Amino acid sequence: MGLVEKINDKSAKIGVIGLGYVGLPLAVEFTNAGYEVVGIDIDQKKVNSINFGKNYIKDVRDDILKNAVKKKLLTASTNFNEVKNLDALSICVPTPLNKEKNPDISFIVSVMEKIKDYIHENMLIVLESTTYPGSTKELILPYINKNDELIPGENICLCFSPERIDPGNKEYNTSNTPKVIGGVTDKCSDVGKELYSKIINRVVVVSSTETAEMVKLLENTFRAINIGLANEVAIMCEKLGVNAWEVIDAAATKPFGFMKFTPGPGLGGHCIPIDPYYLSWKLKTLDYDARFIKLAGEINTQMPKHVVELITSVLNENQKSINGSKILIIGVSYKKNIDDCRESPALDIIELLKNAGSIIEFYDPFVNKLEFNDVKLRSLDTLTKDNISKFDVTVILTDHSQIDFALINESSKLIIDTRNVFKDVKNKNIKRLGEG
Ligand code: SAJ
Repeated sequence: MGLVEKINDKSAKIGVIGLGYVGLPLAVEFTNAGYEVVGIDIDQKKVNSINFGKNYIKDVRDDILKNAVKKKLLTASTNFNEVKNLDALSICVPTPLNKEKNPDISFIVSVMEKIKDYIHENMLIVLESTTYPGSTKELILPYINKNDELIPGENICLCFSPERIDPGNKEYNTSNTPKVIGGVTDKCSDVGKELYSKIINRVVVVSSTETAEMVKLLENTFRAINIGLANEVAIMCEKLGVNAWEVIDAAATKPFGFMKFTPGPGLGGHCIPIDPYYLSWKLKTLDYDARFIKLAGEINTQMPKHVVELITSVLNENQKSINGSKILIIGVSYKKNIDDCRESPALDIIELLKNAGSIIEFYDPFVNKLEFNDVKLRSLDTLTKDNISKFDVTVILTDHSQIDFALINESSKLIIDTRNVFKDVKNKNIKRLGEG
């Protein structure tokens, strides 16, 4: 029986390699549609957790995962030879940057090395990891071409389909976020669309894998550059003596031709600070300098230093030196209402303050401890008038919804607000990022 028939009668066996915040929700979606799914990961802890029906991804419902495992629709393994029994395979492994801020595609290559002897006729391979245009053809297709019997678009299909998972997003999830897909051939795209349409309510086919790879990079480069603009507007407004937040809110009343982005303490997360460098790196190999990406990167990466300068000047104005001052950081995750600290600007700010001789504590209801470089801190258990008032300055870095900002306002000696949580509060001891 052909692959499309197996996709349609749900007898196709699906594999997902990489069981993180992208792969596990995807695997569970396929089980929800009635497919048998094998999750493959190098992390034995993840594999054991899944096989015991124990969920570890907040965006996946515990009962749904448990049920899928109970019904034997979902199993997990560290064994890459499982691929020989699969009809379709989605690869969802990390694509970080290395120390030189160049793409690190080693996880993709490592997967291909592990599965090269098991890819076979009548299977679909889809790369989901965010990567530079050309990667699917440069990194995966050669393994298929090594096998003379395998002819892409005839008896094996290869596509790229960018992940669009937004951890913590209550409105959009795997099944209701439109999915872009591009194949090495039109037939590959059609087969890819056939499968993904079974779990996602809108699948958008584009003309090639490179197009699909570029779509994802445009999405996140767009964000990084506009966040960079918002941050530069904040710096300009400080010099102009106006309030950037008021300016941006007023500009956002324009019902067309404007999209609101806001300043912040810097650019965190595992997508936005990273994805644009995959694009600029690729263009550099083509002898082109992606200037917007570089400029946005310069502005965004210097925001932590700008925040520390604000803290220093506010302390100075109050006859205090940053050296020896007691500083309370509110919120350390990279954005509100999540526990993820990857690339969080709070880490840069804490390190800069520590190097300046400050005494630092933090409070974050989602993060109970921070250990990086030579920083080792535990979050305060609670915020009280007493423990807040002990600090020379309170610095708002992440505006988690559950934080009692009114208590912070009435208890703090001085406040640096990088998220405009005190938007309409009249308090001369509040210094806002972006306010001159
Ligand atoms: N940030 C600002 N100002 C803004 C928006 C964000 O300073 O106006 C900062 C955030 O505080 C954070 C960083 O930028 O530190 C990234 O924030 P983000 O809202 O882009 O959140 P991410 O990193 O979780 O981005 C993900 C991306 N999703 C995927 O790549 C599939 C992104 O494409 C989504 O648009 C974004 O979620 C989202 O909209 O939530």
